[in-house]
This record gives sequence, C-alpha cells and structure tokens, in this order.
Amino acid sequence: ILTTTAPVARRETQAFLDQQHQLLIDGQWMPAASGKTFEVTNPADGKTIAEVAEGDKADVDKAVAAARRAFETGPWPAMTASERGKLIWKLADLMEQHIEELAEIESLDNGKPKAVAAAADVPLAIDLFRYMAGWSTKIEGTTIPISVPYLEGAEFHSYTLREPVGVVGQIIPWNFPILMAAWKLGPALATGCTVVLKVAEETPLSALRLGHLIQEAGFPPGVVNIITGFGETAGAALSAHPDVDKIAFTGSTEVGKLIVKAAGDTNLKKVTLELGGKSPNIILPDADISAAISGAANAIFFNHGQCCCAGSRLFVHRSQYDQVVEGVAAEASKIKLGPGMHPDTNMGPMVSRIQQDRVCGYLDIGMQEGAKALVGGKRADSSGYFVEPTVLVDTHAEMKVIREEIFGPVVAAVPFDDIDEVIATANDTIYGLAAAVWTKDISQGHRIAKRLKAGTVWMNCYNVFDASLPFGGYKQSGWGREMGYEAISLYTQTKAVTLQIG
Ligand code: TXE
Repeated sequence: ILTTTAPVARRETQAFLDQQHQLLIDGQWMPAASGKTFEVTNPADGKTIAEVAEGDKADVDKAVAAARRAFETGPWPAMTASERGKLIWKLADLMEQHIEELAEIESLDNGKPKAVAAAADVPLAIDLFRYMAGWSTKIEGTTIPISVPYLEGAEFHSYTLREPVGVVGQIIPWNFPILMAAWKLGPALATGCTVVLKVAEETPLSALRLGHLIQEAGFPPGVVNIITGFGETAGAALSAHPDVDKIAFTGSTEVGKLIVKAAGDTNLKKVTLELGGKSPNIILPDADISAAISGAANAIFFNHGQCCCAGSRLFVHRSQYDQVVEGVAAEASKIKLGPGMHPDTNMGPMVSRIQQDRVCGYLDIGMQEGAKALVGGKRADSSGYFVEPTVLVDTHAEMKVIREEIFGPVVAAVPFDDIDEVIATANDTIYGLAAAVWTKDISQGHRIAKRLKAGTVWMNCYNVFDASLPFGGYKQSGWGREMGYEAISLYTQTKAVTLQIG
C-alpha cells in the first residue's frame, strides 16, 4: 500500500465536502424531516469526510409529491422536447466544467483512483447525458393502418404516442455513483419523466454535487429530487410508494427481488432492474495471449472488482492455462494499492468495511473449500478497506467462489478442454449480465457469442461501454436495459389513438 501522503483535495472540493448536505426536494435543499444525519467516510482511511441528511419515508413522501406536481403541472410538461434536450445538454456542459472536482469527490467517497474517475466515470456520465439529450427530440410514435372486420367499410386513422411513464423512483448503488446517477437520470429527463433519486448510503456525495448543477442548469423544481438515506427506510418507502409509476433499481439481486415484491404489493409500478453477475471470460487456445492476459486482469480488477459485469470466472483452454493464469497473477502483483487521491494508485480500497469483510469472507470460505490463491488472498494491513488483488485456482463448480458474486478483486480461474463444455459451464449460473470471448477465429467468436446467455458479450475486449449500447441482464441479472434506445423505450409507454374518418 502506498503510504506516502496523498494530495489534499482542491479548494472547491473541500468547500463542498464541508457544506451541510441536505435533501433536494421541490427545488429546495432541506434537512430530513426527522432532523437525522449520518456520516460519510473515506474508505482509504475510514475517516469522516462529510455529514449528510438521513432521509426516510416522510421525506420520500414529500419528494414524490413534488415530483408528481412537477410531472402534471408547471413548466416541465409544457416544455418542448427541444427545450428539455437543451437543459440536459447544459447539465453535461456544467459537469464538464467541474470534472476535476467531481472526480475528487468520487475518489474520496468511493475510494476509486481520482485519475480513473476523471478519465472514465465522469466523462462517461457526461457523454450519457449528451446522448440522451439527443433522444429527447427523437421520441416518435407510428401510424398504423387498421381494418376492423366487424366494421366493414369504416375508415380509421390510428397512431401511437410515446408518453413518459411519469414519476420515477430510482435507487442506485455505490460502485459508480455519478455514472449510475447519469444512467438513471438521462433517459428519465429525455423522455419528460420526473424523478426521486435515492442514492447509496455509502456514496451520496457526487449525486448531491450533481443536484447543485441540475439547479444551476435550470431544471424546474421537483423534476429531480435527491434523497440521501438508507435502503431499508428511504429505498423501501420509494419502492412501496403508491404514487410512483416506475422504479429503476441497480444493486443486489436480493434487494431486486424485494423491489419487485413491493411493486406487486402496492400499485404494480413498472420495474427495471440491473442486478448482480458472475460473468465468464473465455480464452480460446488461438487467442492473442498477451492481450487476453491484460484483458482478463482488467475484466476483474477494474474498479477493484466492484463491477456488476466483472469477469470473475476466467475460463482458459488447458493448453494455455498455466501461462494465462501466471500472467494474470503477475499483473495482479504489479497493482499498487493506495488512496484514490494518490497519483500512483492503481487500485483503491473497497467501498466500505462491510464490503471488505464480505469479500474476505468469500476468500476464507474459498480456501476452506480447497481453492488456492496464486496471488493475494487476504485484506491488506491498513486502516483503509483494502483487499489484495487475488487469483484463485483449484476451484470446482460447486464452490461459493464460483457460484456467488464476490464483488471484489477476486478472479477464479478454471481450465477447459472443449467449446461445448466451456459454454455449458459459462452458462451454469443464475446470472447473465456479461461474458467475453478471446479468439482470432472471428466466426467461432460470433458462434460462441450467440450461445452465451448474457446481455453483453465482448469479443477480444472487456469493459467497453457506450451510451448507445444497451446494457442489462439475462436471467437473475435483471429486467430491462440501461442506455441506448432501449432505456428510452423503458421510460415511455405507448398510447394507441384511433379516429374514425368521416
Ligand atoms: O447492495 P444493495 P449492497 C451486489 C454485490 C454486493 C452486494 C451487496 O454483490 O456485494 O450486492 O451490496 C438500496 N429497498 N451489488 O448491500 O443493498 C441501497 O440503499 C430499497 C451489485 O450495497 O442492493 C442502495 O441504494 N432499496 C450491484 C442500493 O439499494 C434498498 C451494485 C444497493 O444496495 C433496500 C451494488 C430495500 N430494502 C451491489 N435495501 C450492481 N448490480 O452493480 C438496500 N437498498
């Protein structure tokens, strides 16, 4: 672990952290109705960096009422699609002016290297908003020729309208705080919905900063409301709220199921879910081995393995197995752990003590069940929540480290002998978020891509994202898709209008 002191945050970042952090409801910053607050810590050293309002059901009720008002009356529904698009674009411009500050907030709050947040998280969020700003003016219905058998001779004109679903509750996790906020807010705003955003309790800060920029951009009050608070209180109140038309959730499969249940028990609100994964990364014998090795390391170690699409199961053809596994282990041992603010840090801490314990718990169980760590295998000795990048071998199909999502920098390597076998094993999971295949035989690659049960398949690459590419899961990795036109379609609903002519 890099022990030299990391640079302090810039003046504007520190000034933001020192503020009193409140809830954004109806265009106003306000304390929680209960008056409660909670502390936000820097996972690199466990120290408190900010204190935020602890919103719960009473605040969610207020926020939903504000979002409802903003959806039904006032400036937002009267705005043209072009005006909405301009506001979203303006928000992206404002974010661009604050990249460094947003990246620092993200690094201090989540633990990720500032350089990564400045090169990936924040620019991807900006790009998402611009992409979605473009969609606002392109949401169209169709005209449909109809002939009704029991009304012979009658003439009709039928068309569809694509209308916003309404008031949307959005619940996001801590692994990519600002990017997840963008993935959720972008399509909601482009389609004319209004939002109550419940951010993760571990990482509320960048979304709060975004809230200030949303106000600066000029969004009408109530269009975006931001609640900081806990899942069991604020999150649960939002998902059970009778006046919320849709919940968009990213998080654990376990909580995803609670959201579906809450929707079913209340108003059958629409639900989209982006949940866990246990993504297979398959290296065929003819692959470019050095590219595959660094790709496999990136697949699992990017964002400290705290990615829903992390390549956590590495399948390598037996003929290349030793070389690849040793190569990935060598990459792992080169990774410098340190505070996200340190310029030499390659990997920061886990987001929280809980997450560190969860990951280390999996490592312990894995070793008890017979797995061996070629490199890593334990927490790093520090007051921060660090876990050593780990490559596990000697695993077998029934181990927890093979079956369950670890959500840390831990890859389990498994050798295979033939393609049918590896596809069957790769698909032998309750999840289906992402998968990858490395080969020079492109036809073979496409054939395998078709057979993998996953919402994303990467070929000769990993972790490639674009605002225009739909992202989401097969099986228990979720419902619906984020980004691309699919996200727009999931924030709208279709109305069929029919006129009898003459
Ligand atoms: O997730 P939670 P946690 C997976 C990953 C990780 C595990 C647990 O395997 O180890 O989940 O992480 C809110 N009603 N992923 O505990 O609890 C919560 O406040 C409504 C995968 O952090 O699912 C937060 O805002 N909301 C994942 C959000 O749900 C509730 C990203 C996510 O928290 C709630 C994160 C409730 N009853 C974790 N309980 C991915 N798909 O990327 C909690 N929340």
